[in-house]
Amino acid sequence: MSLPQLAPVPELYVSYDSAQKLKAEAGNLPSWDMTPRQICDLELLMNGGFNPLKGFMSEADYDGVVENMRTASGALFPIPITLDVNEKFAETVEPGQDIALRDQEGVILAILSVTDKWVPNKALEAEKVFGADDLAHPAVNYLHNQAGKVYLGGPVTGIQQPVHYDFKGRRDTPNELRAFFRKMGWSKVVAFQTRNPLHRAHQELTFRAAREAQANLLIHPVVGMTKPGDVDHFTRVRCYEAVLDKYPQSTTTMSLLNLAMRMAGPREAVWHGIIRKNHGCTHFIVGRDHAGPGKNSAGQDFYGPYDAQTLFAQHADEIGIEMVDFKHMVYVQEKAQYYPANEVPENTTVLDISGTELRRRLREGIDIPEWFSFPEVVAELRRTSPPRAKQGFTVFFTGLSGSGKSTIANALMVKLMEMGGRPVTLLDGDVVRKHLSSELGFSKEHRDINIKRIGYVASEITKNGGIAICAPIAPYTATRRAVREMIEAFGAFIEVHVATSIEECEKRDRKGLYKLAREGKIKEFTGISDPYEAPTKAELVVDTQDVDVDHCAHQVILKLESMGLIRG
Ligand code: PPS
Repeated sequence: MSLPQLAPVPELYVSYDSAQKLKAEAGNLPSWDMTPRQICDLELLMNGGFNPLKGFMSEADYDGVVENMRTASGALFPIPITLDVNEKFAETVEPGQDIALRDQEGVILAILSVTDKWVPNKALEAEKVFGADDLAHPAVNYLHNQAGKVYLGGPVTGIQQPVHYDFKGRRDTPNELRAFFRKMGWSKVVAFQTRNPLHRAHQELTFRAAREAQANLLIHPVVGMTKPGDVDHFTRVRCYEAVLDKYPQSTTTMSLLNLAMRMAGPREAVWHGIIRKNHGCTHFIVGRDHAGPGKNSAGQDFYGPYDAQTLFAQHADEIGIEMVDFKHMVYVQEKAQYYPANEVPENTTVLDISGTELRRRLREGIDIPEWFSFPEVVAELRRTSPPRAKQGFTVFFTGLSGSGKSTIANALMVKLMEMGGRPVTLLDGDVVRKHLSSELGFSKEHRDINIKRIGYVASEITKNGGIAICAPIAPYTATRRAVREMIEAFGAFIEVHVATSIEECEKRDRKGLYKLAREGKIKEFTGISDPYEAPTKAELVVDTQDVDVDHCAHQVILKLESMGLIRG
């Protein structure tokens, strides 16, 4: 049988011997320690997953891709694949130079021959690629708050694949998958992209899609980076493995994709199609709101529900992959089976559980019926998502010096310890500065480092099921947001603004610091000679002016109860 789509895709790796030589020479090159997202991008560049790209985009490629999804040579590519670096590193590199790209442990993975260095217009990139320059979009937030200011572009010479210690047997390069399809004689393969656990409806819809296309099925979950707050990939892979057994034998396989998603909706769908084509697939399932990022800052969807399908359909021929409609499957009680939502028999009862309802049931420990999911999947999810009242969380107080943060935090700690059940750690501003941040001052840069350290420790505590109470000034919105994101990956984050006015704080002046600040003896003093950006979306606002500490701490307890984090 001739299977033209299964000829190998070009990779960027050199031979083993050349790689050893390059690696030795690369020791003398300037080197860049790649971020987790860049490592994901590099892996797919090197193994041909991003074919026809041959490296990080040049400025001309980037401009074309941002503007109309085409590289300078006209190739369709909807997402910029760029190497962002900080200004300090950028100053040390000039076009014409090679740099070593290292993983986070310092292993050299590739050489980048720099041809271009430029400062991108990030607002334009956000508008064009993601549809809005709105920080509620996770990729726009990443672009502005995490990505470096300067982009480097140029061809990549691959030395070795990034190292993975997990699920090695389930990871395949495009050429490994192509070889597998060739060996199995699978001439048509439908790919299913997912970043969520699979339940019965997914199993039904994927298998139906494969049957309709008379094809085999590839479950191709993303394990690189997905939407902040998603179920971690370790749990998901264990769930997928359980579901794999439910498909008829030899019809379906699963492979893990180390992609860093951008949640770019329509453009992302086209990108996913290109990636699956490179992995040897002939069909790709695109659904309602494919790779949707959630709501924008005005509370509306970023993209229309069928925008992804429309854009994909326009480019399917060029990509060389057929789009398969994702059918929303629902359970019909009387028939005890799944039907596409538009084919439900008359006078029957439709049962469905939304993602939000599922999360609520997991959070509150409520039953999840067998018609909805497989018992193995539910057990796995319950293991990693215990009910909220057993999960870790962080209470993050923010407010001016002397606003009463530490006093309320201490009272709250004692109340929570009295209740018992979870270990409680207080990361008070002063204490942290003594034990974790003693070398830091009060410049913006140092304050940000300090808050991110607190966020890191609190996220570890939250991840491990404890309660972290933080009480720094934390004057900057963007830094508080970064901490929120770190923590919400593992549990709830409750921001409490202790909104005692500057006049009141100065009047109290418990530590005598305001006086010194007014006299200019303490520089960069928050509220006097340094900014405090008051939160606009805190979970709770308390003011200690006319209210005693005990009552403020009680307000926090009530909030925690209403969020299901502690039992009343
Ligand atoms: S920050 O901005 O979040 O990193 O600050 P934080 O770590 O919470 O430290 C604040 C405590 O340090 C004392 N202090 C100052 N605060 C603000 N500005 C300046 N320049 C400054 N210099 C010293 C002050 O006692 C703060 O403690 P609290 O408990 O907030 O009163």
